[in-house]
Amino acid sequence: MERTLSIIKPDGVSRGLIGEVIKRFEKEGIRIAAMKMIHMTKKEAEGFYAVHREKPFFDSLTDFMSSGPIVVMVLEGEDVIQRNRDLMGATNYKEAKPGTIRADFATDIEKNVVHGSDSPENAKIEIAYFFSELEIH
Ligand code: IDP
Ligand code: MG
Repeated sequence: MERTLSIIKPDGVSRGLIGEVIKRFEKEGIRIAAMKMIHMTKKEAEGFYAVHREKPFFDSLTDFMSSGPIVVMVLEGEDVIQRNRDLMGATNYKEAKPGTIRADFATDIEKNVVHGSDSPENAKIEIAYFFSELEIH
């Protein structure tokens, strides 16, 4: 059994896509083990995306991620890190497979509706950034 961190980004929340995204997880038999809505400060967004600090899009990305409320979730299931990435689709929505969340809803390479951890190591770090063990059920 594996865990991953999912985020419905500010564009997904403001466009009313929370239910749509969660429905896709539940339909796949992915269990939601923790969930909350938060609004990150710029500093908190910079901490979360620290691995991208040197990227040209870092400032814009962290502005965007702190621009409004987000829904953060711990997803649990077999091979859930890869299965969530498959449901999300490619970072660039223009390259995402039809039927993926990003192909269906993203409007921009940055405003791409969802985040998902990309490895077991990062999943662990990202889950701990938002949740204590006591909040994961
Ligand atoms: P991922 O979310 O598919 O794992 P990453 O490469 O980890 O993609 O990038 C993190 C986030 O940064 C992306 O989801 C997207 O919001 C933003 N991003 C990635 N590449 C670009 C870019 O070339 N321009 C603008 N924003 C980008
Ligand atoms: Mg990533």
